[in-house]
Amino acid sequence: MSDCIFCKIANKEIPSQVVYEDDLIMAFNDIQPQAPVHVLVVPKKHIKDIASLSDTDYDLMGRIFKIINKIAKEKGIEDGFRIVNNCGEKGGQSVGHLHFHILGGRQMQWPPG
Ligand code: DGP
Repeated sequence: MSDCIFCKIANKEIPSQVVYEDDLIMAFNDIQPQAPVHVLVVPKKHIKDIASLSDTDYDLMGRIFKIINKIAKEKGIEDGFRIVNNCGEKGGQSVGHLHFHILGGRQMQWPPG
């Protein structure tokens, strides 16, 4: 999608602090970190949100979770971290390209807002 910020980051049209990259997945530091570790993990292909997944996307989702664990280990937060996915406007999603937040490095609270 030509006007999508995360597509532009995945295509290197917008710079980011890249944490991980392969042919299908990109991870980069969130521009507005909410914790000492705040990484966004995205599929390179444009998927709007979790609710828009196709049956053929679930292998990719499994791979994303493998990368989430790899990043958590590399960042030294594997003993406790939070994965957040906001889905749709009502779910608090502000960027319409599927992404998972990895938050860690501090004590998390519950319930979320
Ligand atoms: P969400 O509200 O779940 O859609 O989260 C979107 C996140 O994306 C939010 O934490 C801020 C982050 N973000 C927005 N624009 C940019 C950007 O241009 N670069 C980076 N690195 N992060 C961004």
